[in-house]
Amino acid sequence: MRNRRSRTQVLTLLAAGAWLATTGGLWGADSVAFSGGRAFENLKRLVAFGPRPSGSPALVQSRRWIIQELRKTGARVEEDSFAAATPLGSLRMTNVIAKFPGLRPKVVIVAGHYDTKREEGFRFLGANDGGSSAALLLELGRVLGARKNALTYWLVFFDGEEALQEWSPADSLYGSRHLVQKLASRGDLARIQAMVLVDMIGDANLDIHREDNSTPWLMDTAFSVARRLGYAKYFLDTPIAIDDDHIPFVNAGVAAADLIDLDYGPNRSYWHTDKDTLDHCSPLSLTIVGRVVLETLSEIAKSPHVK
Ligand code: 1BN
Ligand code: ZN
Repeated sequence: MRNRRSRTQVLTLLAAGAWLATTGGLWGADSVAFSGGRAFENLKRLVAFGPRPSGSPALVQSRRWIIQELRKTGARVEEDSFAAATPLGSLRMTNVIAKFPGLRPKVVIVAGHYDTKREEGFRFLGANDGGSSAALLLELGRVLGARKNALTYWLVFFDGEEALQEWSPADSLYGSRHLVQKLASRGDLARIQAMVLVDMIGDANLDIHREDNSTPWLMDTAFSVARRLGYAKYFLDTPIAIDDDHIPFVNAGVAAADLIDLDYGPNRSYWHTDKDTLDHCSPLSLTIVGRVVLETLSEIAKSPHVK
């Protein structure tokens, strides 16, 4: 009896090991859970830097803090600086990339932006728009750094997502356009298996619509994960098409999905206004999206789309 039980236990362990080996986390996968509370603390720190438009001293300070936090996770952290040609002239911008090497060199990117929209008439804090994505990525870094991963993960904090004057293909998405160009010119784009983008996911009234410019299999994966985790009421099938940092990747042939909640405040009245503040964001929303992203990473690692 004792022998049989121990054999069962061994078999269970072997099965669990085999299962984990096919998912994002190899072992230690459950040792560190994603905490929306911690992500929200990150968000408070970011908002305390004040408005953080590209090129501002506050963005430099928030970048230094982001890098300091990322280094604590054991990630290799790189600053990807470039001169952006903007309607206001050439502006130095910097993406931050935290690399978590896995057993396989294939890369999955999880990304968001950390700049906030430049506004003249009011103090735009961008708690949700610019803050929440960076705050969530930092907490994701803590989770990924504490475990062994089957695939290699890059957390990318984009600069210059926002337009400096008016949103257009030439005045927006500076950081993501630059990174895709750089990876392509170095022949590194083929390493990227998928890109999951988060944007404005701190909204206390979370509703993420299926973003229609995204790669269908990847969006299907994220939405079926959300349903499986019991989050169907936050992930709505009515589609919306949005230009965001995933577009340069999609255009370059990389599978990419944008998890975005543009529906911020009644009739979007908090979006790009002085109402984009901490009190309109919640730890629960960060928890929901953090869990969905982590589980989506596990599904990507098992997907036939990843060769
Ligand atoms: C998201 C957050 N975006 C800007 N701030 C992208 C966007 C561009 C969304 C145009 C809607 C319209
Ligand atoms: Zn914005």
